[in-house]
Amino acid sequence: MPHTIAVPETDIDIFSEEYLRDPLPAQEELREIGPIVRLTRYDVYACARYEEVHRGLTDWQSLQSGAGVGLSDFLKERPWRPPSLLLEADPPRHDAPRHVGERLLSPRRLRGMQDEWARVAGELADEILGAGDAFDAVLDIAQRFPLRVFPDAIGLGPHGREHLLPYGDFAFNAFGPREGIVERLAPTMGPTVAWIDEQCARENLAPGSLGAEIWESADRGEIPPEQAPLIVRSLLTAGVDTTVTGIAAVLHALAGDRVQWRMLQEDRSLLPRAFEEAVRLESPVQAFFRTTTAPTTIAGVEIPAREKVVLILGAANRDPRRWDAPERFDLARDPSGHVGFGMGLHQCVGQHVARLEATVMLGALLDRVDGVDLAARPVRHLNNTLRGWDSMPMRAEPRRA
Ligand code: QZP
Repeated sequence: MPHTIAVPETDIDIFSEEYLRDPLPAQEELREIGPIVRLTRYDVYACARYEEVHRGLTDWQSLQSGAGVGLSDFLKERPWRPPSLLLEADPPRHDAPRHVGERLLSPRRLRGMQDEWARVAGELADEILGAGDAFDAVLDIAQRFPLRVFPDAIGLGPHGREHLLPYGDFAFNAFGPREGIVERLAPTMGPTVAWIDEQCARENLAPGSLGAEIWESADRGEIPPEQAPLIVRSLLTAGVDTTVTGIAAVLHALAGDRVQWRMLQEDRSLLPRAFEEAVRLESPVQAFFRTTTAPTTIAGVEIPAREKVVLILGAANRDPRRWDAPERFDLARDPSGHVGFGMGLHQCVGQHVARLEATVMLGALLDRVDGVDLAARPVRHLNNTLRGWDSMPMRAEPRRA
């Protein structure tokens, strides 16, 4: 008989307003308590150290996604919408939708969009800077740029696009508890959910678009046709608020840092690393849950079957056991291996979209200004999963002639 190690407990509430405002102190505490801890507030296990988070993400056999990747166990509670075929499914059900998503969002496929997206980024940068040196990195750039390129790429019509951000915001909140934010927003979501579901229909997606291509995958028999709308829905859910937050994160990281701004101006091959390092540092997606399929040992602790385990990506990405000076945004570091996009079977299928959006937008700014500074304290947007901002006032330093 392996002897059982007692699991330390804590009453830290990872969805409290205080935690969402600034999770860093509590995340340090969670890492220090031990490799796995029990959160008494929600009766779940939590991992906050890199090693165990990585392990949890890569063992999909013991730690499933099909019971939901939020606090709620879909076996015990009815989900707020039909589960995602990508995020909330396990092999074998997950495999065909994943292959469709991978091909659709592959670097190869996205190369065809690069020039157009770079042109739009330049146009947006000219508009903003044409109005003066002051701008809001969230409202004017991080929200506007993805909304100019991604809905068109999916093939959406012109009307109703204002539903995209609120829908994503709700979906990411819904991985947390019902009480609080979800309860407050739910009564307002009806028209938004209806609009999203409507956009997934074949006749509402432009010919040649990513959305249309999902339907063509069904024509080829790669997925059953009834799965096509759900995969379109995945793009609409996962593809907007996330990239908004990622773009804001890289601008936030570079604000006030002339040295690293200059490095990027002089060596554009560093752009993807700048984005990756910002995703590590900020971890726009802070945490996801898994559910044990059978008794599972993590860090010597045997966890019974059907328990929820929260993997705190944001804490792992700043674990000093894994990263030197983890709080530093450092273009000289190799950020690969960060878990900001997850790891393993479910690792972000949209990461190439995110990287392309962020690098072309940042590239357009590097071409035009010699740095950015915060002009006021950024305003946090509180969400149970996404760590982002409502506003980030900035000033651009005009380019030396
Ligand atoms: C993934 C879906 C973007 C991820 C961090 C989370 C995510 C959310 C929703 C979906 C997929 O609806 O498939």
